[in-house]
Amino acid sequence: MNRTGTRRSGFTLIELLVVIAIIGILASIAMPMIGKAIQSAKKAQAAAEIKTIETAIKAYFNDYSKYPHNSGQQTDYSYGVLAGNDNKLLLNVLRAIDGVGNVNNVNNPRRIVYVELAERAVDVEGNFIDPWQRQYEVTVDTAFDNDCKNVPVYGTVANRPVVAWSRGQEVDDPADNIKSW
Ligand SMILES: [Ca+2]
Ligand SMILES: [Ca+2]
Repeated sequence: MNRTGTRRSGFTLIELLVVIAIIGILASIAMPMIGKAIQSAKKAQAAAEIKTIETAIKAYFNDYSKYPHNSGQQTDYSYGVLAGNDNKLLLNVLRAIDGVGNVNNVNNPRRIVYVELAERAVDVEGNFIDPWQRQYEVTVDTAFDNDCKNVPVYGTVANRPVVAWSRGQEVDDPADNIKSW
């Protein structure tokens, strides 16, 4: 590189090709790392949102001495795609929304907002969805015997009034599920 001469006025083709090749190599190293970082950020978000659901239901119980929806049944009640009950039945109560599960705010007459959801976190139906666009699964001890029975995939979870979980990135693989218990 002759800095004093007049020969140099820019990059040569070879230099450009080398630079492009290096950028390509760096990108191929960085992409999987970026992908991993995005997945772990999503997992952290799901873990936080699961806690939000549990906390909201417990706060509701403190205020109303019952569960938001179907309280006092003989069996525990589950929400989510696997249970076949949209979780908006629960979330409409917790968000003080007049809708299915809470028509005319029947289950939240004081209209207390227990959980505020970002637009991203709600599907067109009003269900609370995880970072992979699937409903959170929730089971509530509506039978009041201090466990969650018939939790889809997991069966009985002892000593818990509420459990919430996400199926994670791989919908059919339980290994990456994110659970509140
Ligand atoms: Ca129970
Ligand atoms: Ca999974």
